Amino acid sequence: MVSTSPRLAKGLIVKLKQADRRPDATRSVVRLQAAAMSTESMQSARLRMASVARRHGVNYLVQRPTAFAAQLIHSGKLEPFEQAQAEAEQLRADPDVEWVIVNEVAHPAGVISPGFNDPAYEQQTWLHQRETTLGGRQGVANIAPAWGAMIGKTISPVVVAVLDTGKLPAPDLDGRMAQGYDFVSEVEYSDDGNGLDDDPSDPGISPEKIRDPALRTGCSAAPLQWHGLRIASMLGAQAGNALNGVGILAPVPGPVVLPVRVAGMCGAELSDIIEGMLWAAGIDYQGSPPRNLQPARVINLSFGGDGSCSDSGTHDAAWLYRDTIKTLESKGALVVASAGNGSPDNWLGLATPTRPASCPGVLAVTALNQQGYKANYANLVDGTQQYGLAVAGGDMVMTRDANNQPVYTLVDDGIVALADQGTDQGIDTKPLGVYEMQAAVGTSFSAPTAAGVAALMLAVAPDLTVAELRNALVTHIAPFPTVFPAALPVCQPGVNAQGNCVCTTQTCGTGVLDAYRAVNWAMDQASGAASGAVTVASSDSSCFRPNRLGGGSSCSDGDSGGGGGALDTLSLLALLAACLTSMVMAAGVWRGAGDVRGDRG
Ligand SMILES: [Ca+2]
Ligand SMILES: [Ca+2]
Repeated sequence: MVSTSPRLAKGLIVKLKQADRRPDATRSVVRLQAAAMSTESMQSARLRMASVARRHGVNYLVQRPTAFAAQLIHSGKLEPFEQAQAEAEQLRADPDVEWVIVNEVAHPAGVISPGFNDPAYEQQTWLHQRETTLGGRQGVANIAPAWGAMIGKTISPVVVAVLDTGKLPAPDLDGRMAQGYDFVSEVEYSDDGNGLDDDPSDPGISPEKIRDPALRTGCSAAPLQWHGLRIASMLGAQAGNALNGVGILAPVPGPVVLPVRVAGMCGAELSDIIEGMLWAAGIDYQGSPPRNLQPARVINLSFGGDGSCSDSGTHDAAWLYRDTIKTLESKGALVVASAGNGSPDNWLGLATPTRPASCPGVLAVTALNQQGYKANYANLVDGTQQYGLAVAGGDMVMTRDANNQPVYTLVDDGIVALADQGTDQGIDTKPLGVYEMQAAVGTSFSAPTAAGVAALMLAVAPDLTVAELRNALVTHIAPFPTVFPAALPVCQPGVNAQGNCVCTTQTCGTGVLDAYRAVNWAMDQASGAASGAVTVASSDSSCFRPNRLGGGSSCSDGDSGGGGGALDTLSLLALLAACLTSMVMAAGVWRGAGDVRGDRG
């Protein structure tokens, strides 16, 4: 267990003696004090704090009340622990001070290793290193090298809200889910027997309703459940626990996914989405449930609807979205939305993204196939007009059988993520509580990769604003593949029904999401850490033995995607973690690619 980060602190927690009297010695000292409330006015406490600090030459910019009826003071920046300790000593000598505690934030209390033993890691190719060869994985987001780069860094907790179909109690997500809320207000569609409530569980759909569309009043499309579970597992599945999933946010401490259930049997209502978005970011509104105490910095919406998001000068749905997104931005929450999956008639992409991906301020994410070309179904995003990028979402082709029914065939690895086995005629129904890895396809599964990378950036640089985060994501990208099969057309802006084509900045956003570049940029900006921060340490797994660093390792080819050619050490560590995983794989723990089942969403 190695920590290379210096010991850091963010100011001091200072408890002043009571203003009106000496501490009451007759009271029991073992009473809980965390919830104590000061009887002193805020203004008076502020003034006393200021004069105490002035007497001892201690400077600070920020002062706020905190638990234990104490006050937190800090400069807004991290400082060396020793410096804070020295200031604490000064203040402790003051007769007006009861106690002082250094607000230490970075210490190796938790060790999170990217040395995975999660058996399906090797199948989760969307997490792996980007390749640059023709036919190689040029569409993936370079996640593993980004994890490698985070070794030894201070990592703050960060919450990503998944506004979706709700959560399931998959063991791989134990401890990774915040409480969440159910915003599906319509009882008929919620299928959980009530409207709004504090249980965001995904109840699934009864097989009867799946078989008989007449029982699904008002539903226009076949329902797809476990959608929220798949996305939550992409973001938060624990690494290194010998269970299948590995999420993008695996190296981040604490609960990382906030399940906000907004989609029921028939999709998601605008008002439920808007309320869910506000609540997710910790914003009160008229009639809101109790405030969300684990506000999200990133809000993932892997769905979209028809209708433009442009300003018509009236109070309409577009206005609701625009205003809500602006409000979220003011609270520090970035909205990431999928660009949509084209027309169900032909499974080919449309010329514009669905709403809310089309709204100003949203990061719109469209899908590439694994090789880095536009996926068949992926809607276009004009990266010269809005914030947008692209990343692997899996690819499928649609053909029709003798009865003119659509038949979908997976044409790459898809996005292998966690799902429940409860199915009925190929459509997910009620949960069985039996989990497996399944391949899914759609821009739904591109958006969370971008949301996860945004969260990794916030984990290393929690002070980034939404604008900084969004700008960095769309500029610290990898270029679209420029070497391509001669038969593949170039994507044409403004044109509907395009299948696989060669992306341009006018058709697939500014480029391919690149976690390695984006996270490295964020680490360069890092100026602070949030409470609960830990240091990611390396592990000493067998993959790190020198004999595996020599020639003959199948895991050590390719460049790091951002390191200028040769592999840097940290990227190599991430690759070697993959080596370890493939050794576990060879023992036959995973059920094998034959079990992968295709889904689209
Ligand atoms: Ca409910
Ligand atoms: Ca796992």
